Amino acid sequence: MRSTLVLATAYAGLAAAIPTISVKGSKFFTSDGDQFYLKGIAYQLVPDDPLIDNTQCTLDAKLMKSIGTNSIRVYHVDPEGDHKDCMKTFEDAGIYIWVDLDTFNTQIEQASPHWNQSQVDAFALVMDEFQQFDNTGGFFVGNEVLTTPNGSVAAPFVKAAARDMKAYRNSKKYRNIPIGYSAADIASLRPMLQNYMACGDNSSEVLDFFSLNAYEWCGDSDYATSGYTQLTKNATNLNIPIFLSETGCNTPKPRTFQDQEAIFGSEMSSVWSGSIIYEWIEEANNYGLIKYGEKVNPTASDAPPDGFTRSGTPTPISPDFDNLSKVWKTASASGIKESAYTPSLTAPPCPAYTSDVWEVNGGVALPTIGQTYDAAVESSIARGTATGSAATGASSPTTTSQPGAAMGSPIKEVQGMGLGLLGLLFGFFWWM
Ligand SMILES: *[C@@H]1O[C@H](CO)[C@@H](O)[C@H](O)[C@H]1NC(C)=O
Ligand SMILES: *[C@@H]1O[C@H](CO)[C@@H](O)[C@H](O)[C@H]1NC(C)=O
Ligand SMILES: *[C@@H]1O[C@H](CO)[C@@H](O)[C@H](O)[C@H]1NC(C)=O
Ligand SMILES: *[C@@H]1O[C@H](CO)[C@@H](O)[C@H](O)[C@H]1NC(C)=O
Ligand SMILES: CC(=O)N[C@H]1CO[C@H](CO)[C@@H](O)[C@@H]1O
Repeated sequence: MRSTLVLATAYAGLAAAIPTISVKGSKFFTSDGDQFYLKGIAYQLVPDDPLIDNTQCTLDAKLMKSIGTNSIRVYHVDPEGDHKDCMKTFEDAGIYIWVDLDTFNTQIEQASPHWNQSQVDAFALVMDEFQQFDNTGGFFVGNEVLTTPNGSVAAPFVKAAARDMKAYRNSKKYRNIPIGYSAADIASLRPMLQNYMACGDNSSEVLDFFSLNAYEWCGDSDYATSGYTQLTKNATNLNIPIFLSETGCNTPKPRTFQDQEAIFGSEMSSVWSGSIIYEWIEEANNYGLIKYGEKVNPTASDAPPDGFTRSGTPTPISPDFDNLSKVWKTASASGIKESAYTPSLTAPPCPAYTSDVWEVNGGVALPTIGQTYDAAVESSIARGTATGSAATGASSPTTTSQPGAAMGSPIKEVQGMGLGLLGLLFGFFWWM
């Protein structure tokens, strides 16, 4: 009797648990065997970590669940924090968390690319904390690290980070939580960047997924004129999953989110794995789906620094929130069963070095831990004209880089606090 009871309880526990997510071919699947599409929302109420305060998580998860959200993206977390309660709250709401492993002082920098042991250790702490939760959907090793043609020399450092975090995940016997990258939507880097992240024969050295922050569909647009046709054309043969890690252009208002119909419809759902709407909270950048009260004068006593209250009961922003809710109600893709799916795509060829376009020779060895980008050495390596191995640049500190100099730059501030803007900015300049 007793053992039966225990069994029954254990079974009930198992049945209630949320299925985990993994990658097969170019798609995500749940451990129940269903294809998984992200219906996500970017969620960063406070700079350091929005997954600590369970009262807040509970209020937000309930409203998110009511419109069919199944994912949130969190850009910065404190690995020392206790996330159990918030993660359980989101799990109970059927919501997966897609976490960036980096934070303000550990992110890979385009201006002075390097990948070192301090970064490995910091990324590993975040993974150690979040791997324990079944509703951790995936990890990002970077967000919009590279945005310019010559910034492409930072791409090998992003790929090295994915290589090392995959190796760490496997060495710790964690489950195969997908590890990928979230790219700025820069037309001139497309499709080289995505192909570079997936190319090569060695599966230990490629990303598990690729994602784009794209703000190309604005207002009353459609699949053909929005730019999504081109995005899809470029992604069709990608052998790893791809999704929009930020989307939701906010000009003109109100936002209608009609791109969701295309993303989950026949035009895109065989290639794309869904999207993440930027963003939950209303801030100065005007992308919010909800607010926690009216904006207050930031100079008033006790006022939040930018005047936007960052906790409390979420109030939907009208009509944007309802518009999203309506679109999500009808937009859905059933996808394919894992058992019926045999991946057929193979890794793309590594893109060749092209001056002022893509300045990495895709075939060269990835940086080792401790390696810093050294223009003098690596420009010849990148072009494939160096005779030595790529490791000649290993550990040689650059004298030109100023560590931390980029931290206070407007771009990085935007990247940290209002990520949509950056994508938007570059999107406007580059997508043509
Ligand atoms: C890694 O780089 C950062 C600068 O981004 C520096 O502060 C840190 O000391 C470096 N760590 C190691 C182990 O070299
Ligand atoms: C790319 O070019 C810009 C402008 O020419 C320069 O300021 C920047 O340092 C270059 N970046 C790298 C990584 O070489
Ligand atoms: C694949 O990459 C891993 C990580 O860089 C490396 O340890 C391994 O030796 C590589 N395998 C082959 C066959 O090159
Ligand atoms: C990628 O899209 C661009 C337009 O944005 C197009 O010129 C290019 O041919 C596409 N490349 C591939 C491989 O589909
Ligand atoms: C697609 C959609 O639902 N659009 C609606 C968004 O909100 C405005 C204002 O209420 C409506 O006019 C749209 O029909």
